[in-house]
Amino acid sequence: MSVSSVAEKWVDEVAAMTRPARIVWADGSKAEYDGLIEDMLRDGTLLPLNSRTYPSSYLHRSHPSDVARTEQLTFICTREREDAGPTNNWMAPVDGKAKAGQWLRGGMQGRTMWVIPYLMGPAGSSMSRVGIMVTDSAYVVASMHIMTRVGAVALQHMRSDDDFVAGLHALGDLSPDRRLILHFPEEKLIWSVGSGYGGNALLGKKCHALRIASWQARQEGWLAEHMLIIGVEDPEGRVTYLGAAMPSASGKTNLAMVESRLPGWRVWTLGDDIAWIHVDATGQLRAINPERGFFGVAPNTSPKTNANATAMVRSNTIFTNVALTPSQEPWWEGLTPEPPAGLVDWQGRPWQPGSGPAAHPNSRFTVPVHQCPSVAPNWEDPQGVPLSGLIFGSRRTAVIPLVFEAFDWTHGVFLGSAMSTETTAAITGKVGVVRRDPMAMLPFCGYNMGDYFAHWLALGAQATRAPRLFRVNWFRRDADGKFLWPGYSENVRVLKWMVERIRGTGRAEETPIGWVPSPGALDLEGLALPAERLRQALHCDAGEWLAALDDLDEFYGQFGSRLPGPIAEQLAVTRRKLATRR
Ligand code: SAT
Ligand code: MN
Repeated sequence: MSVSSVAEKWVDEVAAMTRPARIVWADGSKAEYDGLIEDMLRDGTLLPLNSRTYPSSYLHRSHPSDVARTEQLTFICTREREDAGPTNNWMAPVDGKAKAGQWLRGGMQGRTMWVIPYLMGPAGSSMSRVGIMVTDSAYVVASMHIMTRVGAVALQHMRSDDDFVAGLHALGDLSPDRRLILHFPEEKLIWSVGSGYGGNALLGKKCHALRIASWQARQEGWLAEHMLIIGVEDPEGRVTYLGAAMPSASGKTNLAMVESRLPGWRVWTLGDDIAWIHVDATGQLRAINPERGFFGVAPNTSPKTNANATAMVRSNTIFTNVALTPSQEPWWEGLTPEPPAGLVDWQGRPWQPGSGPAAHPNSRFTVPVHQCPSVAPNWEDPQGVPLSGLIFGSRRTAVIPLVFEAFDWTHGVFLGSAMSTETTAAITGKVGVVRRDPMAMLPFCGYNMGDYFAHWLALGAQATRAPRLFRVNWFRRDADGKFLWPGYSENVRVLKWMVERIRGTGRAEETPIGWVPSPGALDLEGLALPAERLRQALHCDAGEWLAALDDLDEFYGQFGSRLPGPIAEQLAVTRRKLATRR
């Protein structure tokens, strides 16, 4: 395979700094993957699973302090602090390199340094992009094999010698005290040291496909979003494509693979985490999934909540930090109603009921997309799929209705920018705290979020056939703490209403916050949901909203003059409408 001289020079420089014993260029072959697995089984990095019930599947146990993304150690290193914006941690590029450099110098001594050329996006797509990452972790190399397209296919996609994002990953000593995830968007460069965890270490995913790509997307006029992609098929066989932005561990994978409860309707899976979205020559938004695998949350995945995911992880899957049964099968909370006897927990210790979760709450499976039973036949179409709707969803116990539709693109961008959510185990820190999370991109936007809102507005102006924008919240609860909406498979009913809205047949009522389904407009056939509970789930309380908008106003304040005028205007208009309702 031919390698760019720019890439070779960069790899030489990294090797001079990290001093590995050997350098191996990954070719992405099955033989290479098998060799990596064999090595990791030998040195204990992987444990074999039951080869009859989970063929070619393995368990990896991470360092107990390295189990989730560490946002406080994640930085955007731009020359100007303002370009990273108030919602990102910022470090000057020289300072970042000096600090991480101490731990990287000589950090790969005696170890193998893998060089992984990888392609994000389908082969043959003009929307796909190349990365070249180095790592001293075999687990990362094997995971990149699953999550991306590795080898010659990547190098063939380079449009020039320097047309790649460079990523340096080193395990270091895995101590959070010597861990940094640094992004240098101006140099198309990533440095990650001190963590072997997915979002910190599989550099193609959040670091490249979201943080660096969002920066590039702004410059080049497209969007890199934290969105699943699905096709919703109606009984006549017509497919409507939707993207949905939701925070980590808030049901994206479940919605991406949802099994329909409505006769004749089905949902096709194209992606569960990231969408790259371009405006085509006709003014239509088109999306590709840059990834080739799923890195999904295991807990609560079951035949009931996500039958497709449960089926797809029965082979060729690497599990991380799940529990183990005596018959060498993986187990996690929610997989079966009762935990099997004789479990070993995610740290390899005998587990007893009452001794905390057996699987880590952020335990994961890594599996190729094509193993998903609901995978769309066109999921790797180089042209992407045309998006007719975009969904912003978050996890909120109160305030936010089950579903409503924006009045227009600008209002929808406002709703996305106004999103807040309750935190989950996908990030290190407290779980269940409400925080702002615009477009579910707070941890992933590689530049000033004020500019990001402006970019969204500009893209809508370019799209002559802009998608409809929706807001959802599956997680609203009643006064007793019970979920108002059953969620999971029943969410297809909400998707059906969206498709009807897109087609112009869905009925809705105007409220100060957007179009809410009219009574009877959601198809509840076969679902025993009392009308009063649905009313509560869809209710917009003016007082609650006005209080929430005060908090939003404060959040917007940090962007100063970088907050687009139309967004501030939407806030003012919404407040006025709500005030007259009170
Ligand atoms: O851990 S990842 O960042 O890869 C997944 C997620 O948190 O969304
Ligand atoms: Mn994610």
